[in-house]
Amino acid sequence: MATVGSTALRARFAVVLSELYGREVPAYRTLVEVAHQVNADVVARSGESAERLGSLDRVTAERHGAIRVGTPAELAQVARVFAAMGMHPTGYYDLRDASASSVPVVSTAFRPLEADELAANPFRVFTSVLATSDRRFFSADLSTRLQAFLSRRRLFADELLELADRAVAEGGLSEEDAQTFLTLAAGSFALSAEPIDRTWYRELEQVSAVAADIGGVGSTHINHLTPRVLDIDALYAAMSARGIAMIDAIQGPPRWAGPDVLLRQTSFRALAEPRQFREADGSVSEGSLRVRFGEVEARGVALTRAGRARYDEAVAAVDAAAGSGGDDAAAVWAGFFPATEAGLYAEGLGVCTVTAVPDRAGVGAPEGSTAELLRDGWLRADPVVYEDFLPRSAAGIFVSNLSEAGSKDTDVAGADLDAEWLEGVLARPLHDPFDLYEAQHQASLSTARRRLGL
Ligand code: OOG
Ligand code: NI
Repeated sequence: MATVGSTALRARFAVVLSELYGREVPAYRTLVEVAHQVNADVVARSGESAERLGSLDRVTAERHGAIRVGTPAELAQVARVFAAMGMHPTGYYDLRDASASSVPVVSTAFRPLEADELAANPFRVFTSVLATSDRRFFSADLSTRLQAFLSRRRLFADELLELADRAVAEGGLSEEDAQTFLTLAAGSFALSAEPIDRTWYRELEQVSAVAADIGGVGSTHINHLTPRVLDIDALYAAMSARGIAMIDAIQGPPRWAGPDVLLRQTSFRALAEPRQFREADGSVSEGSLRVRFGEVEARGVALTRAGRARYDEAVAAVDAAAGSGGDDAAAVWAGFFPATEAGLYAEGLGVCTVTAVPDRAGVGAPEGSTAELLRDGWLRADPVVYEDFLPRSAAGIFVSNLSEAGSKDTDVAGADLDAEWLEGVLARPLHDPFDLYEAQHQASLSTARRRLGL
């Protein structure tokens, strides 16, 4: 019996989910269309160098999704479903403190870990869990009622979870089971037509629109599906020219002349979608909610821990400059980051893989540090693309699509929901992105040094 393995399940799931989301949110199809046009233009303009951070095929197929769940038990189930697709929890993001608005969630991203898996299909899903026990957001009374509400719902069918576990245990599913798995998995993230209890939704909305979106309804849904674009500034302009309202800013590093690092993101504003409401008197009425938006992103070179610390300093400096009236972010940035990719590697800020260049007759023998070998041409460096997310940008994306800030009582202590807590909930290792990048670099370095006879 032919088996559908985890890589194929992931690639097919990304397609099925994209079709679903395109039916539900037609503006997403416009976004994908514009993204493809921008990517084709960039490749036509810059040729091969445009594909240094991923082939056009990979970039064209590339998406990340975002989902939000209510409880640790629901998150543990999500982990089982994604494990079947070779997607593993990576990174810990605490969004509760990442903005002044009320965003009561902590998050991780499920993604492939290995370079060849990422190249085959890099689909990843940013996944947030509601911090129902955090008193800064939820009073003891509301927290109790919220947890009771959430404990009564079932997001994932037993059959889906059983198929997921079987796919992991047996290394894949039969074609028939794979189809059932994909239909059930995508169906779990479809927008439900079930009427929403207006009073309950409103009560949560006062605390946080995110809390209402997660805990005010009996199911979950895909919040956005994000295509990758090679020139996000061009995309922003093209979408605006089509009359689509974009959020005010592009999150992340500014546009500048030097190498792009990490991640730049923006989105079109959440659109009003018709939803049914159950009123206090039991009647059902039509209404609408604005929760789902169209994010798009450009990815740059991954940074080391030192590079990330530099990034945080640069972001703070850009903020300070904007606050004092000077807002030339690119000029501020240039004070923190080298102007070339080679500079990023030489200063230990950027992550690259290296390849040996052994055939260099007449130039002596290779020796010295990695930086020296790179400088002398014994090693060639290729950028490693950033595969993860940024807490501040994530919070910015959440917040720029909320109509109200909600409320947060900063006088009480928050709940202790740290990375260890999250790892316990997931019941599997929570991978550290920096460690993954470092391991990839080290593996390429050992191979290259061996080839150079070092
Ligand atoms: C997730 C927001 C974060 C990103 O790309 O940083 C995110 C959400 O809205 O659920 O998706
Ligand atoms: Ni996103």
